[in-house]
Amino acid sequence: MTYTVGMYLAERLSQIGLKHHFAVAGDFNLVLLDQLLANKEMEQVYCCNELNCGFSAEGYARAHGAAAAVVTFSVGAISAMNAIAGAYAENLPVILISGSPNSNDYGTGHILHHTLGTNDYTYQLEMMRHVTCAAESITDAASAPAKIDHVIRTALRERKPAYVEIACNVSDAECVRPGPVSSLLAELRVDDVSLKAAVEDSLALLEKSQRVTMIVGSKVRATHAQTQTEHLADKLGCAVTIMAAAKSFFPEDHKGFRGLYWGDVSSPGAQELVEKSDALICVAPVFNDYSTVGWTAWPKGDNVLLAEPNRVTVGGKTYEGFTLREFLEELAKKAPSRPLTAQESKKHTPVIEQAKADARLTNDEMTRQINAMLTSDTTLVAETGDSWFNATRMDLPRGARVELEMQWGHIGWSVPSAFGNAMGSQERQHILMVGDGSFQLTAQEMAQMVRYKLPVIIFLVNNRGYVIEIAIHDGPYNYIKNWDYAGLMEVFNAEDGHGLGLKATTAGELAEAIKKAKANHEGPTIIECQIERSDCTKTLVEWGKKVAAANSRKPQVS
Ligand code: TPU
Repeated sequence: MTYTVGMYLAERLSQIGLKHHFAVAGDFNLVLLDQLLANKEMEQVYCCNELNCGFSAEGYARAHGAAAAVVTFSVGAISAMNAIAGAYAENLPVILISGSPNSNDYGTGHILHHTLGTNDYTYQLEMMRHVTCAAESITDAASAPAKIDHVIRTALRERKPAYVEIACNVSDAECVRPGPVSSLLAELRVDDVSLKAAVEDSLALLEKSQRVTMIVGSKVRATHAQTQTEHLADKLGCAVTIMAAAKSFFPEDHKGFRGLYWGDVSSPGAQELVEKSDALICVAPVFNDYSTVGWTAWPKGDNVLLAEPNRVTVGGKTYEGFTLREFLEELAKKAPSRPLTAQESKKHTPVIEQAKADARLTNDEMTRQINAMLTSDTTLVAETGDSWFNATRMDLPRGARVELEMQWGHIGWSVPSAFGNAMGSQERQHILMVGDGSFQLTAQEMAQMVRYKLPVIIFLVNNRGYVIEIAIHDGPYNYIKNWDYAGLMEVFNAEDGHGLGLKATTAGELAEAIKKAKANHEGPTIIECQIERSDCTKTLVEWGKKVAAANSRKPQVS
């Protein structure tokens, strides 16, 4: 059988476990899409636009470990770039594949459509280099295998997105067939000297400490170190807190779990616990302006053991040359075995009182009812806005997953990402919490949930504006045009869809709507939850003020 560049790419994607790839068609990628379709191990899944295509792939990577999105040159790829940059910020290996100009056009001075109108077609590759860990341009079949392999392996190793563009006349050109690969792709060789020293210096800190607390950060999933983190906590008998972006990355039924550490907006007791600890193990954290609440909660000092994806810093020294997983494993082997000490109170999530059925729907009641739906099979996707704060205050059963995009924070991310996530883990129940402002960016991707019959339950919070922005800095730009959100489902159903659009204005109506949503297995359900504009979590307001203060510091004059 003759093999082509496109078939080679398809087989490699399939070998790394992809069952789907996401796509938007355009004349620079049509032949490539045909080649990918020839691979029967993978399904081609279509999106409404390239931004959403990138975010759908991003969501798929969250559920499935890696993903691919296929777009056309410039008009498509530059839209997708925003989502790819998000995948970079969020540590997700998404392979962006763009069709590109005919190889015969390079160097001819030809002006091509869908380009900047100059005769240089290299700008897209240059742009993509900034938002990916590897970027290649393929204009001949002979070098295609090496370039494709480099892009895929680097993305998997670094847990970052990567980019490859393939000239439109090369994707069906003949090339060699790929050989087999192992699922474990090229980890770094361990530097034993450095690892041993990092473990010894960490033990020196832990052995002299009575009150040890772990802070688990969001990169723990990207580094595949969740199990090792839990084992270390078991061995040390320490208290464990999570950072907001790491919600669900540590089991909340663990006996050491003490809730969310987020400075002044922490779970009850968690801030005191962290501040009084004599050793703090920070596992894969991201300390940015949001997570440190405007730089007011940034653990530093001699009592901090900072365990990052490729580096450990402790006792005034820094070590590298091993993975976080290897470090945690070694540390757990040698760490002192201690029973769990009764550190502070066990209660970490405040109980929300149930509202009467005829009471006007509130943010609290909505959160309470969504929390009650969560099982070990649920994936809850929560958009930027008060949905972050509602998701992070939920009590999670073991196995429940929460997806947040706190580093990139692109409003509208959640709709396509939930679609991709649902596509990549169809055995799970998917719930999406999204504000009205965010939804207006990417609402059309709900149509793909209808098309692919995915029973995602969407809680659309209609509070008539950008409430998170109102909390940070108010102005006329924070108020939006109202939509008939529930009514949109009829538009997307058209002649053959099974989506359901419902509205809830009281606690009882929401409970009824949830029952109907659970019974709808043939498509998504959107429940438009109408709440007062001023009704948001206290933490959003408190956090918003602090972050706003940090970000409005006046320029320093020397
Ligand atoms: O809960 P709530 O009402 O704040 O959520 P909603 O209605 O979704 O509003 C979100 C408001 C918001 C904006 C406008 N949050 N962040 N932004 C800034 C922003 C603008 N554009 C993009 C692509 N991402 C952003 N984060």
